[in-house]
Amino acid sequence: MLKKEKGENNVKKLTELGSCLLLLLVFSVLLGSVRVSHAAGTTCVMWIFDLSGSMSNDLQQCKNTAKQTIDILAPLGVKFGLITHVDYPHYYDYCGYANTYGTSGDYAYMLHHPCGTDPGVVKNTIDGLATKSGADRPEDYARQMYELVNDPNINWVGAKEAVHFGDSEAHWCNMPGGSTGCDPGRNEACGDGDDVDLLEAVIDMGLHVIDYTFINPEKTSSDIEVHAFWKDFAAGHFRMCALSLEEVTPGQLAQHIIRLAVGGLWVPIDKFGLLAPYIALTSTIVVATAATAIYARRVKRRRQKR
Ligand SMILES: [Ca+2]
Ligand SMILES: [Ca+2]
Ligand SMILES: [Ca+2]
Repeated sequence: MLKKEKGENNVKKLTELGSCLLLLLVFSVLLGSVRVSHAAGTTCVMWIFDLSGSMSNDLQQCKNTAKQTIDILAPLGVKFGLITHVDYPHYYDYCGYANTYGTSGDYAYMLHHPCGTDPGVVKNTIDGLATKSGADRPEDYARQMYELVNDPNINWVGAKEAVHFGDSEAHWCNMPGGSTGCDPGRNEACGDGDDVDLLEAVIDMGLHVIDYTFINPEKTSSDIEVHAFWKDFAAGHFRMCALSLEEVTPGQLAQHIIRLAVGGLWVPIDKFGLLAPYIALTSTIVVATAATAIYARRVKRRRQKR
């Protein structure tokens, strides 16, 4: 009899939980139909510019794309920040690769503006960007990914989107086809704990729910080769994708960012004011699914104990 009562209690609890989840879902759907004045705080786009020498023939087009995309997204309440890099200004000989990564005046990482900087200020800084050296062909792309997760000064708000303009490979000891050197990390020395591994950096971005888009200007044969690498690499990783600047208009890039921000759901750009509740709905479903799974496991464990 006691057993039966407990079983009934469990069924009752599950029914209650189900009703709560249903209510939550209905509430979210209702929220989704209420227009909010703006989607402020729901998305931040960190722009990342590779300023190595090989970008000189691409930089203007990248600047234009970023600025025009800001013009589309800023009125909808999207936040922006800006990072630039060249490469470590040193010579390295490690993991089967020896070369000068960058020359004096180059740098590995610079946060110019955190999330939420005035869009006009971000556009002005983008306007003033100029290429430096970067010496060897690979650049420190993995370090940028690392900082997206680890630099607290970025001040992420809402959905985390990074768009990186670059035209080369990363430094990576495990590069298919041959090492392109270690990414020495913040201490700028290879062979210790703070070295950045490209694959680990990508996985870490995924764990921190950062969407990363690599945009390659596809013009020269070297660019096309690089793009093929990033496209293949990105295809195997959740929350990462590679696009070609030649195929992407600012309008398409804006749409791409919005789509990522709502977890892959397609939302028309003129409905972007509705984004906040859409994100709420997505989060509610995720939380509800997780809660159901945990609850079911607890019920199962209690049953097994008996
Ligand atoms: Ca180039
Ligand atoms: Ca380099
Ligand atoms: Ca290091």
